[in-house]
Amino acid sequence: MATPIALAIAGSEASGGAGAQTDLKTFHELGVFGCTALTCIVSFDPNNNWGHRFVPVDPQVIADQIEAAASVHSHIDAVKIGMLGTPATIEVVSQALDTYKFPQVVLDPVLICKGQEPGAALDVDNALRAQVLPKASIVTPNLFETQVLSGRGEITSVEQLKDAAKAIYDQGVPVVVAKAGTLLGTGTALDVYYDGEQLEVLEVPAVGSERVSGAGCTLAAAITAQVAKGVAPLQAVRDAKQVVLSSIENRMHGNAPFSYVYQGGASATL
Ligand code: PXL
Repeated sequence: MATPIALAIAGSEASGGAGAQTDLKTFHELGVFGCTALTCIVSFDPNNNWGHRFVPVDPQVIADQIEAAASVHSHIDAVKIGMLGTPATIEVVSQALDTYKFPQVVLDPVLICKGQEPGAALDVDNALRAQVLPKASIVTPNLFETQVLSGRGEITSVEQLKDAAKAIYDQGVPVVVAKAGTLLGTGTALDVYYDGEQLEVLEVPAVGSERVSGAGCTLAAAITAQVAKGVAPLQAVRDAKQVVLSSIENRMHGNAPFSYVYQGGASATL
């Protein structure tokens, strides 16, 4: 069988804990050939509480990168969309999705990033919801993003998370993975999967309580890799949760007040 190919349309995060770097490592660990179109450059600021310095990539350059990847590889099996960050980026990515009609699009709807203009956040929310969400085959919002995209307000229980996942599904996304992680206080990392028929609560043990960078990116990238290989969505999400669990167990520590996922060895847990 030919090696599956996945494209990450995502931001660069220089220190290697999130974004396109995480996506590529996850694809590689899972036996998928990775390529990238960078949407922005994020550099944490050691002199400003590790805030995110954020520089968008010129929209034409984003279009060029997607064109290059899609032209070299005649069949990209799955695309992962991570941080887009500006309405202009969202517009150009939306156009590319129309042009290339990738068979599977996994959207990690990263809404805001520490350090971005708060005033820009609402424009990004609205543009993402209008232009990219309807083109996603699988969406993986965290608790905050689930609240925003579902319009359901604060979510404090598993039942509310299920309702919110259904509300996002009703906006036309075939598969919704609404992630509470550890935030509902269940002692587990809990996500709700909904595809219009199956409604599943997926849980793995929570590992410690320190903040870990890159868990969300790794989950969406691992789902992308698995669906690129032909794994069905629910199993792909189950597999991805194991990959995240392993990546957190093997986390790295640096000088920032959060640790970093490390995907090396995760495929052995599947
Ligand atoms: O985890 C969200 C995220 C996604 N993409 C990039 C990031 C971050 C968080 O820091 O920097 C590029």
